[in-house]
Amino acid sequence: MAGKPKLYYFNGRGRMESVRWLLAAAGVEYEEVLFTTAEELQNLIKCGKLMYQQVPMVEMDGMTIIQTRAILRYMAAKYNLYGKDLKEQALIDMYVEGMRELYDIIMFLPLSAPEEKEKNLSFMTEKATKRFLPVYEKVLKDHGKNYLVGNQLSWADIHLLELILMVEECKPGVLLAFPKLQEFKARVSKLPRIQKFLQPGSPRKPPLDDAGLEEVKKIFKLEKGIFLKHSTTIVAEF
Ligand code: GSN
Repeated sequence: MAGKPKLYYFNGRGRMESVRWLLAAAGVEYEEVLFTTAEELQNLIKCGKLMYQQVPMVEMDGMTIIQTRAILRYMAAKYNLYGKDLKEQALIDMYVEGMRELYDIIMFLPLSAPEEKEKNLSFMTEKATKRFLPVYEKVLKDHGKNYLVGNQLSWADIHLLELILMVEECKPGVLLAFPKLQEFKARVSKLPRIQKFLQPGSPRKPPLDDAGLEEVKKIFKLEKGIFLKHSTTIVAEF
């Protein structure tokens, strides 16, 4: 029998958290190799397994998989969370890709320069409430089903719940204007595997605190003030 998937990342949410969510929702046990220093990342790079010298990386089914979306798509398909046909897959991709845009903005918020924190938070809130959350609210309202696609749990639902909770952490009360999303959140949070993952002590990672942020900056050698300005997800001017 194949062993457990092995996740390689730093000890925080980042891009790997969605992988943890997906595995949790699928009821799949996994192992984690969590590095805490730049040397550990460099050692992984020297092994030659990181195609682009980047993590996340997952070893499973005799493969080394990199690129977050490739990892997630493989798992979604493997664990029957990727729709029943190509059309449902396309819908799931459309929803998830929108979610990834908002996700990236939130993921990089802690790296905002101090003087840009408020501006970036407003930028994220505006995108969440005006562009992305209304899409999923409308989908649920229009078809009246419990899940986004095909009336069964898919990767899109799991990712949406993860995203909703992230947005709420940054901006409490953000769901007040979205009744269908409130119902969705309550419903999906109660699914036994998800409920378990949301309990304290699960492998779910907390938001990045100051110590975690410093660790991440050291691991990836992020120079203060440089990263965001060169990021494609949050620009200083808008
Ligand atoms: O989605 C992906 O897996 C890739 N398109 C991006 C992966 C990535 O940027 N990984 C970062 C750490 S996670 N946070 O962004 C990384 O390994 N950076 C080191 C580097 O030299 O780019």
